[in-house]
Amino acid sequence: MKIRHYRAADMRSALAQVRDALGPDAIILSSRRNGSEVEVVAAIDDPRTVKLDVPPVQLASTPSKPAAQSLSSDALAEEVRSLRQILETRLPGVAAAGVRRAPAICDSLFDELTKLGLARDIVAQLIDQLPPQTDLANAVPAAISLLTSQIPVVDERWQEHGGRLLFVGPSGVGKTTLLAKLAARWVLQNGPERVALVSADTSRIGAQDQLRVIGRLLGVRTECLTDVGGLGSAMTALRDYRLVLIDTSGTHAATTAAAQSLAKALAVDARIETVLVVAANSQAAGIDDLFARSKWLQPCACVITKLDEAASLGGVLSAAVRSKLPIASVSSGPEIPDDLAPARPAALVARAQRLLRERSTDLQVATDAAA
Ligand SMILES: Nc1nc2c(ncn2[C@@H]2O[C@H](COP(=O)(O)OP(=O)(O)OP(=O)(O)O)[C@@H](O)[C@H]2O)c(=O)[nH]1
Ligand SMILES: [Mg+2]
Repeated sequence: MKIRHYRAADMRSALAQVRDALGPDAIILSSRRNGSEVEVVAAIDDPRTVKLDVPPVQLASTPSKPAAQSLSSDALAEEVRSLRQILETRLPGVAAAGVRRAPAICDSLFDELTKLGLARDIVAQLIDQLPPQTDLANAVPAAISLLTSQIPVVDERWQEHGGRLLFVGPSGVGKTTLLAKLAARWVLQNGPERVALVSADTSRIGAQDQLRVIGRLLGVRTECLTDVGGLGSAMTALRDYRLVLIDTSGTHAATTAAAQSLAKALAVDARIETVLVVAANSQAAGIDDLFARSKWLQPCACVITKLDEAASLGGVLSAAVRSKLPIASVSSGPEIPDDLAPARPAALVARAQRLLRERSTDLQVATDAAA
């Protein structure tokens, strides 16, 4: 396989260069904007179709090559970086399946899916999984429907059947608010007698008072632990309660070591299920780290909060697809008990697309205003 790198002022010119040089069978491996230029990396299997008037990109400097064909060290470093990125993310999926698509289809798909904020490996995976016969007109809708089908969800079974749920997540993501919403909904439906709140947040000053106030307002029993080690005896004391909601400190999700020590404390009662709380407005890399660390706690589901404050849902949707951890509910506002709904993949994807459209409109307005 020959890989070539093209730069042009816009995508149309870059694709024209690709077609001129590599012909119609070229595969677009990546495209991105770099300052005022668009960079496209394309590949072709058969080197005989490559026109020789396009200088090939060099992967290693060769002193004997003429100066006109060699790259500056910056360009070379950039070339190596982008090729490494391709090998790490794109090729394992795309090349393994041996799927060849017309450049226009790949370009349109990469463009649309990465604009949604989806991670590159998830974009590559979706393109890889599309049926080979997908044409340009159907490519984006087909990829969107594939994405929708891969967002894992689970019903909020505890709302009906109860359970022992421990909420874990970084500081400020909305764990306590979520717990209050769930407790309030339960009280509205079933009354306050069989629901209890437990605070295992021993780090943040005022955290336990916050939960006591919520408990008092709802009229439900509230226990505050001095140490997560007290979970076992608290569960024994609350054995007759149908729904027990356990609040934790943000520090429990901060590091792998903290998650491991919480996992040890949880081992006292196998009925406790962990729910990961993830804020949709967090940075994508942070969300990925959180999903990785929380594996120690073996969460059964996650809840996405702050949907209303997210500018893009790509990060959280990519992490959910990659981890396969089902989303149970989504929270889109701080009001208790409002703004909490079951997770619906189609609604999440539609929201991600709407956010993209709003961003594009805002950008256009800003550009027009500056002109
Ligand atoms: N906009 C918006 N705000 C939310 C949402 N959920 C919670 N909040 C707000 O986020 C802030 C933090 O919420 P908490 O519930 O205290 O967060 P926490 O995870 O318990 O934080 P720590 O106890 O410090 O770990 C509060 O001001 C909430 O009102 C939501 O879905 N949307
Ligand atoms: Mg809290």
